[in-house]
Amino acid sequence: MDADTKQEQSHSNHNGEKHNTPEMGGGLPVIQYWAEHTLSPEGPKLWQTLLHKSSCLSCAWGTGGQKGGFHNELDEPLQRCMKSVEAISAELQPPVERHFFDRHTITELQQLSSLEADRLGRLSFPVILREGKSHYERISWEEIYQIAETAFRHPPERVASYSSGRSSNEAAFLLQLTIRALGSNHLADCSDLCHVPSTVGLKEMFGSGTSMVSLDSLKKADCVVLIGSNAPANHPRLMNELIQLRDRGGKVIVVNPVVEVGLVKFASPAYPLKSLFTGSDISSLYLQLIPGSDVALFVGIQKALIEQNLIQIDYLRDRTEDWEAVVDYAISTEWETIVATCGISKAEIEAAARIIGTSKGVVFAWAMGATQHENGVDNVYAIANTALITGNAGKEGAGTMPIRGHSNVQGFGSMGVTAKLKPEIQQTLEKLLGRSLNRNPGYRARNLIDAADAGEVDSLICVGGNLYAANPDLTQAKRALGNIETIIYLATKPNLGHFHGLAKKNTIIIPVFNRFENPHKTTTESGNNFVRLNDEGKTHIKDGDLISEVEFITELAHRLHGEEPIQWRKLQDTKYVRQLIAKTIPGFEQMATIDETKEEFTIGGRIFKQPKFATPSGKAKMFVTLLPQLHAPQPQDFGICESTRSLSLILMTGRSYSQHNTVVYKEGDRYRGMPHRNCILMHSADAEKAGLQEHQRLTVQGDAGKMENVEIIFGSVRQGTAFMFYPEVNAIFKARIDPKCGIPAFKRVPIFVYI
Ligand SMILES: Nc1nc2c(c(=O)[nH]1)N[C@H]1C(S)=C(S)[C@@H](COP(=O)(O)OP(=O)(O)OC[C@H]3O[C@@H](n4cnc5c(=O)[nH]c(N)nc54)[C@H](O)[C@@H]3O)O[C@H]1N2
Ligand SMILES: Nc1nc2c(c(=O)[nH]1)N[C@H]1C(S)=C(S)[C@@H](COP(=O)(O)OP(=O)(O)OC[C@H]3O[C@@H](n4cnc5c(=O)[nH]c(N)nc54)[C@H](O)[C@@H]3O)O[C@H]1N2
Ligand code: SF4
Ligand SMILES: [Mo]
Repeated sequence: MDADTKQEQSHSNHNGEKHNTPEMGGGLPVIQYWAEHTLSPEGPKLWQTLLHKSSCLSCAWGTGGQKGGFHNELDEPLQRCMKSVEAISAELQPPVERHFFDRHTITELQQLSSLEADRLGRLSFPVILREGKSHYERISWEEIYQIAETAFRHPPERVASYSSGRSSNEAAFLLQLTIRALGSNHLADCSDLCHVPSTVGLKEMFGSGTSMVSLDSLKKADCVVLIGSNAPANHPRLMNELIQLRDRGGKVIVVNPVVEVGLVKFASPAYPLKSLFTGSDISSLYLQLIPGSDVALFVGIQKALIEQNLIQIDYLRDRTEDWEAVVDYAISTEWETIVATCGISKAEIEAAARIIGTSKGVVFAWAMGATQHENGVDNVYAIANTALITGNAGKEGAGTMPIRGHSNVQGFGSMGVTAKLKPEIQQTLEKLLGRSLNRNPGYRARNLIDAADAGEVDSLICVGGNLYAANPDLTQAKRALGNIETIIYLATKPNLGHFHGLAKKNTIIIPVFNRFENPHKTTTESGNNFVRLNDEGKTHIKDGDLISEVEFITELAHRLHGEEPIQWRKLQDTKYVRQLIAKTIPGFEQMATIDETKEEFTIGGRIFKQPKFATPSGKAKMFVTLLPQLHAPQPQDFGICESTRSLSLILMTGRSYSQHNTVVYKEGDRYRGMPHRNCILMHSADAEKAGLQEHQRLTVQGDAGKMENVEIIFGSVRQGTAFMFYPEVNAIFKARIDPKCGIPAFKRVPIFVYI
């Protein structure tokens, strides 16, 4: 349906009730937020940080770096968004009060919400919770290293790391080298819960697991298909690109079970005169499909393209492999099955196909709505198959573009923090270490939890993140982490994981500098494959005892491995780490001279502007994607007899407009009209059918637990579905896992709601 009809639809979804939700994304509230924060007492420090030459902490769009805080890689100004301010403000908090941990027992700390934990302030000295003790207490550096050294001398198959993509490439490279040199490949990472289906799927198809589209190429597209992304909240500056695309006559097809207001209309502060008051139209076509059915929709689009004679047969023949099977499957799949599976009409699918097939350059961009599924890799195949069928891979203004999450999550993968190391990196590392490395694949995040649950992990180092709250089934996560003898958390701020993810013997929290405070230069990599150089900085924390991640990891490595063949202590000067990276990681050769040249660069071998890919044959490999068999949940699945006012739904879980992953910055979500965290966004027609009313409180039951007193909010979700916020909702479900990559299906959770 077109944008105008969609707006009406979204009102009728609200069932005529008046809501306080804004009519567009972005807009004046964003400017207000900027003004409040930049003019507040923290204002000067905030400005200083915004102008610091380092990349934004928040998302992987990668604003900032050497071009100055507000610029993107093409040197365009005004590219810093409010989410950046939100993330910086949280880091500029004063330290946790000095005697806080003496005064509060761990049981008390466990009562804190995510928001309350974050609001405690910055961590400023190391603490330990010892077995049998009730309080975290201060610990000396010498004792930390002794405990850590003993812990990581355990058999290599019993030691592991987890990381989150906020840290630097240098820290990531050193982490994986330290762990691999021990003989362990257990390098679990937040990407295992995030874009692992993209990495796995794209690598098989194109020989490279990241976006093939550069920012400058995106600017030449005349159509973007945006799948399962809430970019207005999570990648706000991508919205500027969509606004520009619409202005030049291009089309945006949105694929999302929720009508996100900012994907219909968005007002960007980057265009104050043009769009701030009126907003810009974003979606040309909004396809509100059934959660988890993206494969069916894309097979349908392929079928319609074939029927409309809009496929590029010469391209398929010359540039791809196994295309016949994909085309045959689309032809032989019945329209009826496709429409029933995805819930989008044949006419709308045909309209999408027409736009895609007649555009000159189409970029297919996606985020968690496409990846976090039992068939996440198939979703990626199906999207990329559609790009290939229309010749939209390997040319300017076109291609596949996973929209990456954390600001340096992609860099972590590039640096070798992955369960499955690329053979070419394995070889260079073996040369560096002068011996062969373990070749068994390591644990991904879910395997790590399962292994710990089975008592197979003794020691864990977490470089950032919140392994506990990021996982489904928090009861299991807590139990699993509780089986590990020693857990070392490197973190900037306290989070739920530090209070619930407790080890059996020693839980240590080490306070680290963030990106703009490190005493040395670091680098990061954006989702567009652009490497940023971050200048050294200073922390506002006085009398603190913080350490850089690089210093901690190298010192631990020195104690574990000695100074041969790697001089770990010399690597505390990150210039030498960059030289090692340049020598060992293909595509990063320019890192060797970046300290002198200050030249940020695009990583070689990833942006495809010609249809010649990084596979052995140079052709893209296509995969048939079977339509998923989606079952609507039934009350008996939950061991509950149907009561009068009850209903089974498919739950999507994700972020509010004011949180960064497991860290909540603000209670409510004004864009979705959810006033607090304990809300469920439902379709009014579903509620009515079950005799429920808006603002009523109910119980939400999953397969691992229930949440009570949850307030019903009516919103523009597809009928039969609902939306709730993570991490809280992770308490109640186990999540199905994609066998091809291990990602949990956070976006299709069967629930039963009742009063
Ligand atoms: N401000 C802010 N920025 C962030 C983050 C943050 O928490 N806050 N997190 C960062 C990280 S690590 C990540 S991974 C990204 C996350 O960025 P996103 O992927 O945009 O975030 P999510 O909230 O997980 O939701 C994505 C969208 O998927 C839709 N969706 C749900 N199910 C389906 C489905 O079956 N199919 C389709 N097509 N769509 C579906 C939801 O309605 C939602 O709009 O953002 C990064 N940037
Ligand atoms: N139900 C559900 N669950 C999900 C998701 C979902 O959509 N639904 N999304 C998944 C996704 S996409 C992701 S990426 C994961 C997120 O999982 P994680 O990456 O594990 O979690 P974060 O909440 O981003 O981690 C926040 C913590 O990182 C620390 N930190 C911040 N900056 C730094 C730094 O510079 N250095 C260090 N050492 N620490 C730092 C702070 O202490 C902060 O508390 O959650 C996943 N879980
Ligand atoms: S779009 Fe992402 S990288 Fe750019 S300023 Fe906003 S949060 Fe930071
Ligand atoms: Mo993520």
